[in-house]
This record gives sequence, C-alpha cells and structure tokens, in this order.
Amino acid sequence: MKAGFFLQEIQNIGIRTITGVPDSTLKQFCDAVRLDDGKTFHHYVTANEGAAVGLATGEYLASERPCLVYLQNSGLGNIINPLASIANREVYGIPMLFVIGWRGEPGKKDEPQHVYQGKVTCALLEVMDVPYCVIDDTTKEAQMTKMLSEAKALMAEGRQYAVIVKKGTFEKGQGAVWENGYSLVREQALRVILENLFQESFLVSTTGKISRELYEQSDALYGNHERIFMTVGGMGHASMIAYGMAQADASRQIVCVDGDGAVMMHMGALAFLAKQSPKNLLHIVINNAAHESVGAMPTGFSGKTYAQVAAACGYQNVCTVRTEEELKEAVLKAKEKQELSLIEVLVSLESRADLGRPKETARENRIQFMDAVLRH
Ligand SMILES: Cc1ncc(C[n+]2csc(CCOP(=O)(O)OP(=O)(O)O)c2C)c(N)n1
Repeated sequence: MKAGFFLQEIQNIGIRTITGVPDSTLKQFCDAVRLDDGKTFHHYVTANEGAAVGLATGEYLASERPCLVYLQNSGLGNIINPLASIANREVYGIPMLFVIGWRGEPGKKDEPQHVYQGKVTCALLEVMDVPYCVIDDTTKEAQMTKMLSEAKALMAEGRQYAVIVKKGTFEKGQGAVWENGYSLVREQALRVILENLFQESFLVSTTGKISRELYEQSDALYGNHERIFMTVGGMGHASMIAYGMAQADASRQIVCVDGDGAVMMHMGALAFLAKQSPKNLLHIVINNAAHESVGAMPTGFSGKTYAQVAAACGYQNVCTVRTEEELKEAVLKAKEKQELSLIEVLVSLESRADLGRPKETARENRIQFMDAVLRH
C-alpha cells in the first residue's frame, strides 16, 4: 500500500493532526508525513508516545477532531497510563486512531527487545479496550477504506481504534532526506569514548544504533564488550540504569552513552540526576537532532543544547563538542573533575549499512556484564 493513499484516507475520516514517535516499520509512513510538510496535516514528534496521547486529547477537546497517534509497539508501555486514565470510554472517552508498527511479530525473527513486546501487542490492545485491525503488504486499498470507516464509527462514540502495521506494509516511496549540519561521525565519536573510558569504567548505552556501534567498536579495540550494558529496549531509561549502578558502588566509574531522542523521551531523569549529583557518573549525549536509528525523523527538541538543559537542571560540569579532539579533551576534563558531568557530542546522521547486531542473547550479555562488574 502507498503511504500517500493511507494519508488520503486518514484525511477523509476527518483527521488533521498526526503525532507520535517514529519507528522503522513505519518509515515510509513517517517519510510521507514529513514530505507533506504541514500542507494537509499538522505534525508533531513528541517526547514520548504518552505525550502524543496528551496532545491528541487536547486537539479533541478543542476541535472535536480525533488525532492520529503513531508509535512502535515498544511505545505501548508509554501510552498505557494516559489511555487508561484519560482516554478510555469509562473516563473521558477521547477518540484517537493509533498506527502501530509491529516489531517482534510472532514467527518472525527480530531483536530480543522486541520478542516479548511483539507477542503481547494484540493482547495489550484487547485489555486496553482498543479494537484493532492488522495490515500487511497484501492489504487492498478497499479493505483499508472499510477498516477506517469502522474506526470512524467507533471514534464517533469516543472510542480508540488501532491499525497494527506489519513490516513491509507500506511501499518504498520518496525518502525524506535532510542533514543536520554536523560533521563528526557517530561511530568515530564512540571510538574516542571507548579509547578513553572503556578500561576503567562501565558503560550503559542507549537504545538503537549507538549500542550496536559501541558493541562492534569495543570488540574491534579490546576483543570484548563485557563492560557495556546495552539498554536495547526501554528507550530513555539508560541514564537511570547508570545511576542505579553508580549509587550501588561509588568506587565504580559509570558512563551513560545516551541518544538525544532517548534523553527527550524521559527528560525528567536529568533533573533527578542533578539532584543526586553522583560524582562517579559521566553522562554523554550523542546528539544528531534525530531518531536516526529508525529513519532519522527529527526529534521535537527546541534547538537549545542538551548541555544547557543539563546545566539548568544542576549538572556541575557540562559542555558541547563537535570534533574528536574536543571530545577527547572533554572526557579527560570530566575524569579529572570527578563531579556529575554531561558531554553533548554533535554528530552527523551517517551510519553504516552493514552495521551488525549483538551475537549473544540479551540474557548472555547481561550475565557477561555482571561478571565483569562483580569481578571489579
Ligand atoms: C518506547 C520506544 N519508542 C520508540 C522506539 C523506537 N526507537 C528505537 S531507537 C529510536 C531512536 C533513538 O533516537 P536517539 O536516542 O536520538 O538515537 P539515534 O538513533 O539518533 O542514535 C526509536 C524511536 C523504542 N525502541 N522504544
């Protein structure tokens, strides 16, 4: 199905606002929304999926129009609370249409963080009182039109409806391409971080390609990756995992390697970390101004730097760097200072097409990591 056709149908059922957090399964849909560029739809990338449900609620209160909320099924966890406690028909009855990318579909090979979430996706919608349909590359346009007219009827009663989208549903169309103006390649930045921190620290890395690149780079440099805990799912929680480790034993140096989209997702962690101010935690934010791992949709960030946000929260030592030399200098300074530090690294949108994935299971990685930690 063409994403353009889907958007046309969405318009026909009265939707004017599209909001959510991007997903690789929905890349063609996301690209089509970006290329629309506000001509037909208002479009907002929110900090997290629950925030999109909030926005959709406000749009309905103000205009009686339902919104489209798009998300990867990993984001279901983030919408559960506003869905159950605001939108559900036993509360306010706020209509909205969810478009959900289905990672970890049973029977299809996918990464470990998607397996369980994929298995419970339909059951979660059922228990949340959200009727749904499932679409794939065999779904005909006429079927889609019918499903969306059912969605429209349900939404007229204050209900929600979900379209679950299998991998490969939307045809490849015109990709939305942009550059962020930064030249440092993320993988080179990660190499500098490893060269200067791996041997004396434990790293907690964020969801997406940052973890995959760190895994490969640390294997290349040191022949192992045992000092890296990859937060493969639970996007936005790496810094709190890092804090959990830092507070458990102050003699260990902990480095959180975060992404800008992930920091946005649960930005309250910055305020919490500043209040605790662990001396043994270094927070590095790799900022490419986008959700690069899932198709490079720009994040909804305002343009101020993450270093400024962290400083305003109360981090003691912050800086923003753009080159390998600046990064190395910032890391050495943070090591010397021994206070809560945040280094924001501005990187380009490049990544390798042949980037690998961890070879072990998630549980094996966790065991290797804990062995290394407990040996320390
Ligand atoms: C709760 C949740 N929502 C969405 C996703 C899909 N997802 C995986 S990686 C990623 C982008 C991460 O962006 P950022 O932290 O900026 O790192 P980058 O990919 O740009 O390196 C997204 C949205 C997810 N894994 N979990």
